[in-house]
Amino acid sequence: MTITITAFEKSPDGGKGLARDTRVRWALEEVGLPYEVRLVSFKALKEPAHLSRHPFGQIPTYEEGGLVLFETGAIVLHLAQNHPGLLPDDADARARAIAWMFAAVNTIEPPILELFTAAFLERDKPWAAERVPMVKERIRDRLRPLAARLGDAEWLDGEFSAGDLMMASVLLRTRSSGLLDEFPTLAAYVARGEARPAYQRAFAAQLAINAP
Ligand code: GTB
Repeated sequence: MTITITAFEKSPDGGKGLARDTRVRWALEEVGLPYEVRLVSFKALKEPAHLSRHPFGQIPTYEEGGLVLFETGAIVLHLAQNHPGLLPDDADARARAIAWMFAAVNTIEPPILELFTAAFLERDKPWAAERVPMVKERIRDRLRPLAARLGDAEWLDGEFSAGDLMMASVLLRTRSSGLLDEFPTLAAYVARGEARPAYQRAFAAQLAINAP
């Protein structure tokens, strides 16, 4: 059955892999599924055809037969639950890997998004100069315990899982702020994710569309 995802017609990051279709592409590559991409302009995101797939008018979406999904966490979980390679067989280990997926999107990603809002979208506001350092400190408050839990391990809980895929994808977005480099073990963790052949293929595919 053909799988179709949506992605930006032209990502504002110019192909750095920061738009969220990259994590879905990565999951598809990890489980070895071919997929097609429907490119969507910013205007088309908010038009009825796309809104019927994504209530908030965003990318990515995922279509497979009659199934239409949005939310990267849900898409990656769907792939991981239905194809081998992204979740352990042991039930407890599987539950822990899913917990790391939730931690990525629910605990780590929110302050990272806040920084994007403060540093870019609200950079002209009078409070921006005070707010940015505060938000950066909030991110450090999350990265410190994450680094402590990872320790010297390769991945968060045994073998590479969908939890690592989501966590590395979320952490990638802190690189340009310099915050990731403040935590060398996390920087190395993200680099291990990026070195995976599946990530390399996913990255190359989005770059082919977005390279300036
Ligand atoms: N919670 C949703 C999910 O995980 O699927 C969030 C989806 C989302 O935020 N999608 C963004 C979007 O469609 C693209 S990824 N935005 C358009 C809109 O809301 O109108 C966010 C993103 C965009 C651009 C960059 N960049 O250029 O660096 C990075 C990340």
